Amino acid sequence: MPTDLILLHAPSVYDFRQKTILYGPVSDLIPPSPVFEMYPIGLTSIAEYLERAGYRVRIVNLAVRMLRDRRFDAEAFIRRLKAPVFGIDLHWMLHAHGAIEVARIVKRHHPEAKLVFGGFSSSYYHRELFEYPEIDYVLRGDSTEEPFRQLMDCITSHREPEEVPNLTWRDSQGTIRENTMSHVPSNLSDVMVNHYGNVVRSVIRYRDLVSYTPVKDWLRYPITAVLTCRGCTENCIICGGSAAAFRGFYNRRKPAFRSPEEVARDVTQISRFSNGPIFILGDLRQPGDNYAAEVLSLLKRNRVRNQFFLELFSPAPRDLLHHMSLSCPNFCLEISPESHDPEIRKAIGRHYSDNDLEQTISDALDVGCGRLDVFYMIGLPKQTPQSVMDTIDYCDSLLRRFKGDKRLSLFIAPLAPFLDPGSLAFEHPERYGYRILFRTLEEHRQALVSPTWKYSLNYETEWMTRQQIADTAYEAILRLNQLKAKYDVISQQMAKAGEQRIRAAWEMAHRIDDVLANGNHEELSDLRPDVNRINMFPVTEKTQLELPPPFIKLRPLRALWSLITGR
Ligand code: B12
Repeated sequence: MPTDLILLHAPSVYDFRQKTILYGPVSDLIPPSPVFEMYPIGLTSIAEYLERAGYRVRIVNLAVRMLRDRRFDAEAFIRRLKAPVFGIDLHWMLHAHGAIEVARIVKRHHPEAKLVFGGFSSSYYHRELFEYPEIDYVLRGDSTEEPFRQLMDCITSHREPEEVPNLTWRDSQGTIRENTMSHVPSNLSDVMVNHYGNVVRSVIRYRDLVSYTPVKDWLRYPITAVLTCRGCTENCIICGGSAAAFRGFYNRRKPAFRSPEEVARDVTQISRFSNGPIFILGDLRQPGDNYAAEVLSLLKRNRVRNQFFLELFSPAPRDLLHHMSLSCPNFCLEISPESHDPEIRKAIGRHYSDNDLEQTISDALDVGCGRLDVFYMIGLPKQTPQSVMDTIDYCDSLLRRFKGDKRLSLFIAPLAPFLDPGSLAFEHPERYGYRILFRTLEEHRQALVSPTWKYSLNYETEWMTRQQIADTAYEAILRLNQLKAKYDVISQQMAKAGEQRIRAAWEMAHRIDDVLANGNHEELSDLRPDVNRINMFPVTEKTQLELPPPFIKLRPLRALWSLITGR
């Protein structure tokens, strides 16, 4: 049967394999590489919803394919694809380069096909996207499943999509039309019903596992995510997914939560094909303490054996942590105080003291938390280079206080490459002490192909220039790495590898600055082999974030069986 829709995920920079770009620590603390090969989970939700409506949908993660195989010819691959409609996610801003280039290739080889863009950044820049003639439609908002179905109906029956909610489109006269963003569901029960099952089915149908893998190394370390909501209750000023951003750009006044039963159902579905870790996204207390209690009770009853990652937006009482440990034995907990300085934390919209944080760390370790990840960030309001170094000193005191408990993992990274469009700080930079260097989509696209990550940064603060953000980031990561070695939280060998990587990258960043200062741009390509070598150094922080792997494996046959039998 022919495919009705192909959803493509592009790499951050389309021709990253030919470019000289020193990536830097921009994706050290998340599973994807600096190519940002992970596709939005929403693609699986769209695919499943449209399949239920009778359309055949295929997902192709071009970025993973390009990363895994140096000789993979993306253009030839796209030329061979056949479908009347293609969709491309421009969800994260840092796909601005890759997404547009892939759009051009699709239209070059399939001029008759319709091209749909979507995702948060597409929603934010929906008008500018029509400056690129390849793009026919943009579906805005955080919930495009039903609007996409209506659009597919219009395309297949050759009707103008006047009534399709959330759609920006070019009509037959070439006029850009903006339909209202009226589809913002508060009930999510008809989406993500069996999106993981549908992925397994599609892998089998297209005999193409690679195109569905979310990150390059996923088959080795199959971590999966379970979503609890669309929207957010918090208002962190640096976040493009804050309550204010949702209100302003995706027309969502209140977050919509999935029911505890739906969350538990996802967990059960995942456990059928993988015994890898499951990350339950979002603080379970967002809709209220009862919600957290209900989800945890269901997880306890379901007895899924996968290890869980749980998230906290702020310190939590001991009895909640205890409940987590009963329901999800050996659970991993994540919390992001961002700075040791409560004044800075307050400036970004998080209001709690270090005492409260330390109490939570102490309680979590006490009740049997298997690992506790604490994240700090560089590039915040009121934060100076000295303040970042004070954060590292604070990490020293934390490791001392908890006697180098190996379960306590501390991390620091720059806010990079972009301050999220739609975040309060991007929209009101003067209010928060930011200076925005690029505003338009095209400026961001160009910035992504800069030779080092420092030049891609779309902001500076009153307290730090881009140069200071970059230098401070390298220094802080180095010092934290040394601390971990001092307290034996990581092996000496791992610390040495981490140190080598950061020192080599830092030196190279300065070398590239010198080359650019001399105006000798051809010299840049001479540096490419060295830059590539540095980009390829293993990221020890990623290894620290993974759970020990002794028995993680996928169970595709078990998944297939459960698809057939429904059990
Ligand atoms: C979970 C999450 C992650 C997960 C990834 C999950 C995933 N694969 O989708 C992890 C932790 C890995 C992650 C990483 C990153 N994230 Co994130 N993430 C989130 C978070 C908290 C929730 C997203 C969510 O639940 N979505 C729900 C699912 C079902 O919907 P969806 O995927 O968005 O898809 C729907 C719509 O967006 C749209 N849509 C999406 N794609 C397409 C494509 C087409 C063609 C169409 C029509 C529609 C469409 O329709 C979908 C279905 O309705 C949001 C914040 C928030 N509150 O929303 C940030 C957020 C999306 N992330 C953000 C950022 C910046 C990042 C990183 C760049 C951070 C970094 N520097 O490391 C990386 C990028 C990773 C990569 N691509 O390789 C920003 C994005 C801002 C921006 N405009 O660029 C957000 C808004 C906030 C934040 N700062 O964290 N993230």
